[in-house]
Amino acid sequence: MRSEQAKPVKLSEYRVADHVVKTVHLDIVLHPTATRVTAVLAVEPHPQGIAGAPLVFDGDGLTLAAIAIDGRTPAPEAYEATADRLVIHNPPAGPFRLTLETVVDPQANTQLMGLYRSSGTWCTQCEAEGFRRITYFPDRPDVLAVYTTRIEAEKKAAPVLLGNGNLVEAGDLPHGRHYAVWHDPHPKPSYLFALVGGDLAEVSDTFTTRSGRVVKLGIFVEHGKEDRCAYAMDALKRSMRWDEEAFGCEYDLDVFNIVAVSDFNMGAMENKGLNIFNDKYVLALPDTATDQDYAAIEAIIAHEYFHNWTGNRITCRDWFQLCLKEGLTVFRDQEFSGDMRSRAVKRIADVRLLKSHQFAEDAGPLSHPVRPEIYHEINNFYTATVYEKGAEIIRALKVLIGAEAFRRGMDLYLVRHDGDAATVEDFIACFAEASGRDLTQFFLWYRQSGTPQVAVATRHDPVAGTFTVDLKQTHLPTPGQDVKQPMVLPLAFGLIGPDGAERPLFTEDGKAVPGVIALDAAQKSVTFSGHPTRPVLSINRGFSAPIVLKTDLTAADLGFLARHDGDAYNRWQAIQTLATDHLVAASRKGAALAGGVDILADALAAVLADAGRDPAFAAQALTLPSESDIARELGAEVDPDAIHAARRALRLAIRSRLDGTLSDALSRFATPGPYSPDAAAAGRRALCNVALDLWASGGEADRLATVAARHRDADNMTDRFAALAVLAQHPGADREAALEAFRERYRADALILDKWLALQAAIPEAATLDRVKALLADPAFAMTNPNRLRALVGSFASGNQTQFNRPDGAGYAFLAEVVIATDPRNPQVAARLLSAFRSWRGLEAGRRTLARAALERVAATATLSADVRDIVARSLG
Ligand code: 0A1
Ligand code: ZN
Repeated sequence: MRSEQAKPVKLSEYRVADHVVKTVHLDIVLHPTATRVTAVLAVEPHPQGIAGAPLVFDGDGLTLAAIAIDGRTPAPEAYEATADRLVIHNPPAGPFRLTLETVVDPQANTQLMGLYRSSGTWCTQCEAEGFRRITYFPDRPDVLAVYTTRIEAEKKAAPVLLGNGNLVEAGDLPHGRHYAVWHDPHPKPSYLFALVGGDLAEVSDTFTTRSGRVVKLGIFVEHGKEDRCAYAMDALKRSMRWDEEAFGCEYDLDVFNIVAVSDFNMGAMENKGLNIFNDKYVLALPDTATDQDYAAIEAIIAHEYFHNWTGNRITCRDWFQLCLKEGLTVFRDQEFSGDMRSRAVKRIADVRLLKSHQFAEDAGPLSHPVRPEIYHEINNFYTATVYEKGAEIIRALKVLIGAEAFRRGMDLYLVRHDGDAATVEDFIACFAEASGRDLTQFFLWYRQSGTPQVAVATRHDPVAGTFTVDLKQTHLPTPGQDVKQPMVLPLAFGLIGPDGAERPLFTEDGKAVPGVIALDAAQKSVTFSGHPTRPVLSINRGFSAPIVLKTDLTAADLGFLARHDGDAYNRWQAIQTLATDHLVAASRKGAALAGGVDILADALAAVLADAGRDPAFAAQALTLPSESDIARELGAEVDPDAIHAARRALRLAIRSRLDGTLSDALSRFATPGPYSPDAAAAGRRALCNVALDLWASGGEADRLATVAARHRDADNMTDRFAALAVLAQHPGADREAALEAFRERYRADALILDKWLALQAAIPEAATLDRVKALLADPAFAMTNPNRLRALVGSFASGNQTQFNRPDGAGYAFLAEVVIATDPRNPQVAARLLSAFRSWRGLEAGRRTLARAALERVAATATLSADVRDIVARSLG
């Protein structure tokens, strides 16, 4: 563990590496505890580097076994090799060959960075700084080299040997050993290096690119799991086709391999030609995966594949530019899923995620710009802000400059920067050029942290027939940024007449205007003519700008928009706003009776009546804002128990008004025939399951019996698990029996038992903490596996508002303990778990004090990793 207090890294201090590497020849002899790595590197001084500078390469926990410069061993005083650095004091002035030998222990690698073992398979994870745990190297994304990798292993232990690029040679060796040589012709940074060795089953297929090249596709999984790969393979082929059609990006190697492993810190990794996946995002059968799992697999397979161009062919100059590849690639995978499924529903799901994760992050002590300017530990910047807000900025850019200029800008970027390690400035310059616009102010989206707040008021003059929209933007201070400048916020909008029809848009002097207002000053007013009667404003359509919006729309206006808005996203948003306004008022201490329930219930009844058009949309509309959404809206003096009670009361109130319709929906939208994961069938299931949850929300015995029967009789995991989730909300013997039966049924399937762990961790009851503690000892749980930890502890801390935030502080103390225990083994996962405290400052005083105490306990731990120290320091700072 790197636990010394390292200096922060600053964007302003970027300079090129003094020595770069042009080619890398690796010879890796796999062994469980002593893998020998010989690296032969073609090194040269960088023309813009400091002439005569010493060579300084990164390392992390390494021991140097041998070194040679142009084939000769240097004198011991000519260099210095420590665990985290190799320095050659007077390297040759021109190009030279550096040979390094290191020996690493994959078995002991519990951080899951560098070369490690997962269920006996050797695999690697090098982003962001894992390559330096394999050999000494300038481990930074702007050093691009051509890699050739020879992998050798005992054939029985690792019949499959995979590397980046194309296979160029393979063969048997004496003593039951064999080898494979892989060559990747595309220069790449070290974080994209990967290798895999193991006894894995292969599912293969082919894809013919638009220029007619046949690519061999392989998905490698544990033996016996081959039948769970079909959906991932299909998603991969659809992604490859879509990227050609939507962005002109064609695949560029002869093979594309995916390997699924069960120990992985994140979702997946885009290593060139050899994506490595958390098996959760590959494996699916109707009986093992929910519709949500299928959608996530499709999105993540696409995401990693799309990185081949946005990330790999064009990479990042430094880690401050992480959003250059991540925001753009998330935007691309969102567009792909939008094309594969209902666009509106995908947008709604993405915005829900953005608000619950990114808005929460941006409103607390961990807030940072999409392009940060300083970091202590880069692993902590794989955040919702870099990923999700990074994608929103690109979407907003597209709204601002229009789809055509956007496409031209993308084309220019892909051609101009192919092979580069680029910056966000390089990227935005392409759109400025393609659109002919000055995007200087737009760039503030990358530099200013926090969510912009926009207040909208409207004025109607029936005599003049004018309708005026007054807009005001404000920016709250965030860590390190007290004062901010007005940004450019592209607000897509429309005006809707009393008949529900979209009104044409004319300025006061009669000019037709487009449906986007670019709010680029602190305040702006726009007047429209031709409105003898007051229209209703629909603004920020499609969530065109990632902002917090406050309008003067009345509850009646929102009810009207819920029915008539031509923009499906805003129809959903109107319903959410009605629910949020009610819940915020009802959750406030000493709140007066909150209103709006009738209008909300009527709107929902109308959605249900029309649900045949898009059942998935209706399911989204019927899903109320979450407890953490309401906490975020409240912002201060949050009492999670009050929010929970208010939400429960609202659900019961809605149910009593919709009851008959809900039970009708259960039969009306039942999916006929065998299970299919397609979007239409998934939408019907989603609606039925949301309706079921609401219908049974009172916990009546007869209704729970119906739910239990649906659970038993379900022929797919989506329905089976949804019914179990309803049962889990209602204490009693039936719940415990159903949970036990589920566990028995899936006792050999760790990924499914993760669902079982997560569900129990999220039960909003006082006994849950004890249940979670007991589950730590269950054979289904393993402290060493990131998926298990996230399922049990992550779901408790991030998905159970009332119990994590218990008034006695026991939830906080528990999380602190788990973080302290996990940190020495896996700092990345520990730091992520700890970020569940990100909203602690908004809590009411009692809980706030207890949360602070738990954070201080973590802070006081003697040896903390850089990862956890960074999160705890910023959380308390
Ligand atoms: N680039 C990957 C995310 C990723 C980042 C760091 C990792 O280290 C453990 C792993 C994966 C992506 O965006 O999918
Ligand atoms: Zn990514």
